[in-house]
Order: sequence, then structure tokens, then C-alpha cells
Amino acid sequence: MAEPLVLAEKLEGGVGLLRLNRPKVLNALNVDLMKELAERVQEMERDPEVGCLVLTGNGRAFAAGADIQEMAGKSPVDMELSEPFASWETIYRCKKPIIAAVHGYALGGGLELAMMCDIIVAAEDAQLGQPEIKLGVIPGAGGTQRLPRAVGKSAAMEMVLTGEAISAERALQLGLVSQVTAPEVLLEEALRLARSIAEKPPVAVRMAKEAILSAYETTLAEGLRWERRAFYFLFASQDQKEGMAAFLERRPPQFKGR
Ligand code: DAK
Repeated sequence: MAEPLVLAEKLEGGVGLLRLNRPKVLNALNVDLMKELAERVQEMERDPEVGCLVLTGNGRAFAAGADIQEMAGKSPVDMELSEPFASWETIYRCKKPIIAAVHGYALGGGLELAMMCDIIVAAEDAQLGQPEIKLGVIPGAGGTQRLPRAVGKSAAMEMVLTGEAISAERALQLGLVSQVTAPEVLLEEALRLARSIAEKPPVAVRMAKEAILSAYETTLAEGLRWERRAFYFLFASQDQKEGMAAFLERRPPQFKGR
């Protein structure tokens, strides 16, 4: 049997670990890999024991982009008819948080995939960039939209127009990643964050993720209205009663996920 293109593992503490697995080509994202990734994400999304996902790469990179070999000869009609975005959309529509643990190269579609996740943690050796301009194209999986929202216009322009990658340290300064670790503890730190999220009441986690994402998709007024409705809604959950009662009774909460 062929080696899976995505390795999936359920870990203790409610964490699902997904590992891109084409190390010989620096985890270049071909159509089959993206389909497998979408399937694994959906399985974990349906699994009530999983509260948070971690996505990482195998070998010396997170992902060096979409598979150029596969993409080079495509026509616009091929792309329109094969709907290559379907799998990518499954990932960013996942209701559970996804942490990208990025080491080595995160280029082109690799960085775009990381930016579709909710938190990016980077190893000191990470190189993050949108080199598509060097291939005669532009970012095609959200880079021109998510990157400026993360780092601002000037830095995004610099990265997209020169195609030059930035270091993990620079990505931290710009707010593209939330923390930088030594390469040997990257996964450990990502898993620690994931366990911390997975132990929180899942309905509130979903609402919090959706509310923050709405900050990128709507006006401030509409986002604030959405936040208020979600806040009120959470008072219908058993976990809100339990969380607040536990605080008042000075004991640890026992969340039920309802
Ligand atoms: N595609 C295919 N193969 C790749 C690859 C890629 N993106 N990146 C690396 N590889 C392969 C290399 O061809 C090589 O294979 P062999 O020759 O050994 O068979 C192997 O991985 C090791 O790479 P190198 O020998 O080049 O390793 P180096 O350390 O010398 O260099 C590098 C590492 C990352 C600097 C270099 O490999 C590189 O520049 N790679 C290409 C980076 C790049 O341009 N990425 C952007 C691709 S465009 C869309 C979705 C997504 C996208 C577009 C649309 N839709 C849903 C419509 C995204 C587009 C892109 O990402």
C-alpha cells in the first residue's frame, strides 16, 4: 500500500496531530495530498474526543508550496473544472482550532496553508515567504489577502513583490506567527498549546474562533454585534453554568461540552 500523504494521529489530551508526508519534495502540496488532508481534518472535526488540531510537516520543511511539477502544465479550464479550492476550503472552514507548527520552508501554498490555520508557531529555522512572483504568477490560495491582514500592507507588498522569504524572528515581529521556539521543541510547544485549548469548553472555543475570524470578514459594528450574540448564546450552555459555579466554589470545572 502507498504511504499516506498525510499522517494522522489522535493523541492524549484531545489533540489531533496531522503531518504532511511528502518529505522528498519538501511536502509539496499536490491535489491528492490536499484531498487527504481535507479528509483527515473532517474526520477530526467529527470526532468529539478531539478538541484541537496541530498541523506540521515531515522532514526538513513544513511545505515548499503547491506542487510545481503538477501545476506547470495546467490550463485555466483544467483549474476551473477540477475545483482545486474545495480541499483548501474544507481546512479553513474547520470549526475546531488548528495550530500550524512550522519549521524549515513554509513557502507559497505552504505559507497560505499555515495562514488558514488559527495559530502559527514557528521554529527558529523557519523561512516564510510567497515566492510565486518568481514563477510568473501571484499567490493563489489567499496570500494576497491573508498576508496583508497579518503583517500590514508594506511588509506584504515587500514579500509578495520580491518573493523573498522572511525569518521566523521577523515573522514574530510582524505578528505573522505567535511564537518562535527552538526547532527541537517546536512540536512539543504546539502540542502544549493544543492541549490547553482542548481542555477548554468546546462550545465557547468554537464561538471564540468564529468571532475572531469574523473580525477579518466583516465591519467592526457587525463583528461586535456577532460577538454580543455569541456571548449571550453561551449563557445557554451547561459549561457556562459549570465554569462560573466552579470559580465561585473555588474548584476546578468539569466541562461536558454541552
Ligand atoms: N513543487 C514541487 N517540487 C518541489 C517543490 C514544489 N513547490 N519545492 C521543492 N520541490 C522538490 C524539488 O524539486 C526537489 O526534488 P528532486 O529534484 O530532489 O526530485 C526536492 O523537492 C528538494 O528541493 P531542492 O533540491 O530544491 O531543495 P533546496 O534545499 O535546494 O531548495 C527550496 C529548497 C524550497 C528553496 C526550493 O526547493 C524551492 O525554491 N522550491 C519551490 C518554492 C516555491 O516556488 N513555492 C511556491 C510554489 S507556487 C492554489 C493553491 C495553492 C497555490 C496556487 C493555487 N489553488 C487552490 C488554485 C500555490 C502556489 C504555490 O505554492
